[in-house]
Amino acid sequence: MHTLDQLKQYEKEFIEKGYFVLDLNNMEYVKEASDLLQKHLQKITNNSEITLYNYHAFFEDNDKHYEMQFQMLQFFREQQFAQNIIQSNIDVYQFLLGPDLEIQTEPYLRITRPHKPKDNIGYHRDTFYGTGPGEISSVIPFINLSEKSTLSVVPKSHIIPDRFFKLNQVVNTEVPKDSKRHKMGFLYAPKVMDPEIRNDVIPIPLKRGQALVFMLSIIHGSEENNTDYPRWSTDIRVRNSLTSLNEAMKAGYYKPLKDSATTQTFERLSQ
Ligand SMILES: O=C(O)CCC(=O)C(=O)O
Ligand SMILES: [Fe+2]
Repeated sequence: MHTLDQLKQYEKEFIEKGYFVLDLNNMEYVKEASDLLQKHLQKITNNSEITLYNYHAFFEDNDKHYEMQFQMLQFFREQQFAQNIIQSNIDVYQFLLGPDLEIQTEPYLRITRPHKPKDNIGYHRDTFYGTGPGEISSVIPFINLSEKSTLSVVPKSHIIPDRFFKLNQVVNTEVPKDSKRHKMGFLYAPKVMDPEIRNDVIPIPLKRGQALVFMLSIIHGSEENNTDYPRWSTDIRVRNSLTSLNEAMKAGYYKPLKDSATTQTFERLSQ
């Protein structure tokens, strides 16, 4: 468990910079998820030589890679890996968001292969796409991420209004709405930021056992993995369930994680 001083430090950074690097309570969950991901990969490819680190050598072809990513994503979601990791750090989320929490039902599993810009979704803020006030994201890597393979953020950009950013709304013809890639977290109608944003981003290296927790209004993302091994990571949202959600949010996007004592009482009272 984190100490009260640690939690206060995280909160301070979160408010001031819009993000912080969380040392996860139970590193075992992340290690176990990485091991089981690799095992599953070997099982479905019927190839014991494939590891999380050399995956890209076997999946150079884009179509084959996206198909494999989709299969790995199904497994990842079934096993509830991301939900278990968040659950074991509930002290942090309750400290930041309050005692009534919901968690994203279908988290993402990102695999950005070395030197494949299209495996990345680029720089953005999720509030461009209708995020509500009580939602935050956590990126949790399954292998260590250096400056060259990790996500970057623009510190303190979480409080800058949209009108200060130049955007270009485009349609990504490679990612049709409701396609597999769309379901894997690629954007079908991205709001592309001005390339100048590259001057302001800083990379946030992460060790396995850490998470990058950030406000969804911070500018964040990645453009290219410049290392020799893929980035395997999940990103999952947690939200205060008493705050409003965007009307366009599809039903079932979140599921209950934890209810406060009073919420539990009122639920029982109304049964
Ligand atoms: O991991 C990524 O590439 C993207 C994560 C992200 O954009 C998010 O969590 O909102
Ligand atoms: Fe995002």
